[in-house]
Amino acid sequence: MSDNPCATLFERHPQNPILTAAQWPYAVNTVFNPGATRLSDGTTLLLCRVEDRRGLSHLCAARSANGVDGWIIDAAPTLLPADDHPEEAWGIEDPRITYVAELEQHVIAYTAYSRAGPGVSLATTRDFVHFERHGSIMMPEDKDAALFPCRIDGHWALVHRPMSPLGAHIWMSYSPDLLHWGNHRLMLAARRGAWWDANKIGLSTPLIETPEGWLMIYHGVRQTAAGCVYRIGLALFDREAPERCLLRGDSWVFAPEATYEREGDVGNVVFPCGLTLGPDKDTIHLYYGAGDTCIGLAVASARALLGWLKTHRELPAWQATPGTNG
Ligand code: BMA
Repeated sequence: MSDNPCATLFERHPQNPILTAAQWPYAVNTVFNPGATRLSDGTTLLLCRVEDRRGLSHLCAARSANGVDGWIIDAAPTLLPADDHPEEAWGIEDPRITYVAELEQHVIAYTAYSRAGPGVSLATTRDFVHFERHGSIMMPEDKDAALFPCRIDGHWALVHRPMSPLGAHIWMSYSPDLLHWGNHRLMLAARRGAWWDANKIGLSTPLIETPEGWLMIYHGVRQTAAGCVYRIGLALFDREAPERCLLRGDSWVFAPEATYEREGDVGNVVFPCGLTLGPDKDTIHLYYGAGDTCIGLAVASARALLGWLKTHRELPAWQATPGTNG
């Protein structure tokens, strides 16, 4: 076993990066930050953020039987910013996919980049060919959103990251109909000071349902004199009241180490937006943008992540709560 705790929890796939711009059937700048889902026939579908050579992003689907290679990439953009949606004027980015059994549809929460900044929009699809847009549900500046796969106490529930005078923290909001949102609750606050997740955090992938609660993979942004570093951490939330944090890890569990993560259009970034859970309900395939340039795959065990959380829980609240630790 390696001494590196990050390496033991998330194993990079030896074929990384598994998707790059060079594989795209049309001219693009970069491909990164994919949403992920496993279709009913077992196919892994990635909905990749593709940045074109104007700097604007759209989404493009790539399908693979094993989730590693043999990707079949749509010949043209799968979901482009819509002319009649001004909130998408500067592109659509960072999709998170949730399959909602009650709706028999996939719900995609994505960043709609408007002239007023990034907000959150929803679209639904059954086949990743035809999409229904539900428009803007969270005003700028807000991003890093994903829907829960089931109602919580009768309401739909969304995780998102508004920028507020309080800071860049992760919130939950509830809705009776996926259109009207309220009952906003702070879910996880960015730490302060020198911490790896100080000042700015955001949801990475949709939450993972486990017998012990909802497991969250989130990113923390450390600002340094040399620029930002995006790393990944873990937290666990109550099954019935998911805004209640049960456990939060102290250190990060995955960080830019490989050359393709350290270097790129935006170096020192690992940015997962999607994962698939294997038939064993334990094996996680985590799909992440690396350096805002290409797509990597890291494999983990949900049980091992929960075990790690129990032994690496955060320091007492007085050292970790915003406003009280300097
Ligand atoms: C975040 C998002 C991501 C991006 C990351 C690093 O704010 O915009 O899409 O990967 O910055 O540039």
